[in-house]
Amino acid sequence: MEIAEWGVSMKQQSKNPKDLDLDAARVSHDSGYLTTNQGVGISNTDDALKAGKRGPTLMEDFIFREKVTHFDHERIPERIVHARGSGAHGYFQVYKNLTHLTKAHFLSDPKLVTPVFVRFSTVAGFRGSADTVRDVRGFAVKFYTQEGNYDIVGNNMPVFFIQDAIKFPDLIHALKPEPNNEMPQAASAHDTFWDFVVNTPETMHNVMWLMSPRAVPKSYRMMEGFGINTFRLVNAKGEFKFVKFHWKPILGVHSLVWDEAQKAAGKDPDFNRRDLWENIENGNPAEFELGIQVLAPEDEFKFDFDILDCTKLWPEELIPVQKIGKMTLNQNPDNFFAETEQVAFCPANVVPGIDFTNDPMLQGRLFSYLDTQISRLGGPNFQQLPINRPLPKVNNNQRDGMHRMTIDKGQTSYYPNSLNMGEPHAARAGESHFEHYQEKVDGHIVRERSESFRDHYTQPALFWNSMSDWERKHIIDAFRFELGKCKNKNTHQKLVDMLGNVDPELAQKVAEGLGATPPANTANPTTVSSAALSMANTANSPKTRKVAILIGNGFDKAQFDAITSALTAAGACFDVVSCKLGPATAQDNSTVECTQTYTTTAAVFYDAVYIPGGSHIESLKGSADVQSFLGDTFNHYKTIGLSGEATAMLTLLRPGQNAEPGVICDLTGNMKSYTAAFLEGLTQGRHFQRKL
Ligand code: HDE
Repeated sequence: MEIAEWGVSMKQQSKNPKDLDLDAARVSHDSGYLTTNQGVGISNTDDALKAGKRGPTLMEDFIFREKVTHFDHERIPERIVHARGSGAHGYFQVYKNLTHLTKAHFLSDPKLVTPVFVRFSTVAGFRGSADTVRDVRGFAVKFYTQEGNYDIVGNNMPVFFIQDAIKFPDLIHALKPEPNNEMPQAASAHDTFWDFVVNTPETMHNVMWLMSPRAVPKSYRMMEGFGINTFRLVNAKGEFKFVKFHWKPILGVHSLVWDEAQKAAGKDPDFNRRDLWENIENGNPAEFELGIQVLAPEDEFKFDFDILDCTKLWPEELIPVQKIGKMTLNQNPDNFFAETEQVAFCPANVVPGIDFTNDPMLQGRLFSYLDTQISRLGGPNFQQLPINRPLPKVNNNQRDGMHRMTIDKGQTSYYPNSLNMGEPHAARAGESHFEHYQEKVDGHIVRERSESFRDHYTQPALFWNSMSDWERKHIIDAFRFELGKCKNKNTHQKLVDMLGNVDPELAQKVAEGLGATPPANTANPTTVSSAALSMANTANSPKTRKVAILIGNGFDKAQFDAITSALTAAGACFDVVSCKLGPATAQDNSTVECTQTYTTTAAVFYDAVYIPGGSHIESLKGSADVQSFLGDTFNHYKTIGLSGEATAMLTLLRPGQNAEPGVICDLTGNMKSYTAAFLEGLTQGRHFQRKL
């Protein structure tokens, strides 16, 4: 099928074109009688076959044995890292023809619609662990292109902990729960991780990101993605450019605050998964622009860092990010296991026009993914699982192995052959095929690290210099929390000494919190900062932000209506929260349905709280539930809206003080100006000027 036709069918059906390919594998079980796996009808699936009603179960009960045997084997190994994930389908379109940079067909024409499947993940936790832990997030995208599958297997931070793939098992052993007692779950705050860090200075840069708010994203729809490793784009003339890939969320980059993240982990371990799922169900697709940083080969050695060192980012001020296309995730999977669990990403899945570099991390990754998938997915045929199948016909002489899905016809399964007229043949000119970039390589075989990879502190300092005040506070608090959970005092001191190479103030403040000695003679190695690194400069939008409206009997319906219509018009959403489910009666005797209570929900699930005026305030004021709801909202720097009589609730926030940033009050009940002010607060998101 021509790509143009995919575009047409997508518009016509207004759904993901990948459906066309997966449809054959999708099975609904909405009608019909039960059968065994052999298709034999079953009339009773509740009682096993017995000799006498109270007698022994019989071995010949193949229906029982088949059902239980299948159940016994339902689990497969979880991913060794990134075990906890959430997936979504969607599509990608490039903004303009990029053939001057790459011969990749899917990047050649804005009319082409390329289906994608994306899996977001945490790294350290087990498959059932909580979403909102402090961790790096995976951001893996599979493009089903007409020339085969292309994967960008990235993270939400632009750098990695180590420079050489051979250290990956050590890093992950140190990060994962400790081997003697399998604690702690999904957390880096323990002795082995920090012991590894203080003995491995190259981790410093990624550790700074890990301690920053980036490590607790508010939503998978609101985080950046980075390919991290350096790749090559190659055009039809064989010319190449170095490239780094970025995903930029349309809604901006937003995070949780730490107290909120911890509470959310307990109240809803599926916090990020649910957000993605519900927004897609509600017609709010997750949208990201694809960006590239492009570097000419002659500029390879122009910088004070090595462009092949994945513990370094390419500052956007030096090498701007060009936005080249947009990805829209608009469809939830039908079956978590078949799609999100069985999908297999691999950085080695490239298409003509995209190639590798000598980045030593990338080289190791090229080996590891396929290797791990053979054991995780039970053999070498996992590419034939529906979610992993490419669009083009797979045509080769690979045969057999566990769970082969295809029935490969014919006498020959080798090349060259005459018996099958030499088919399938090696791709000829004019037939799409991959050619490796012919880099000239010359060197001694050594087990060494390049001198150009030695500087471990300038970029962590660049990151620190770029942070706003609230991001710096988050980082300091995070170091204090994480190290505070480590029993080994030597590790505390070593970490503080390491931070002395990044910034004196940072080292001093972390040392204070840990009771360690601030390092002497420290200096920040650079005065440079980069605006692109701070979340304070991100986009803000009220779209998909969620407000809790707290009411009881006697609320002011006019004020309620004014706020709810303003929120809906702005693309925001709301829940009506009360002490019990069902209708609440307004002052004018109309009713509103309450869909959440103080036991079913909590402040951490909302971006703001609003309380309309009315006589309900008398009972709300005395409610401990309302007080703690408002308290968390206030402490997490979120917008609080109080109109009419509800302004009396101010005293619950901070007795004696009225004007607080992001607390929008209006006694007059003039809802026109009030709703505008409330929406402005909601759009701003958090009000970090608020002093707690
Ligand atoms: Fe991975 N990584 N990784 N990684 N990685 C895996 O592959 C590995 C690295 C990333 O949603 C594994 O199928 C090595 C960097 C994501 O299915 C495994 C090294 C980046 C995912 C593996 C790295 C990533 C994985 C485990 C050091 C960001 C989840 C299961 C050289 C650019 C993909 C699997 C999904 C998963 C190996 C470092 C991203 C073991 C050896 C750097 C998003 O193969």
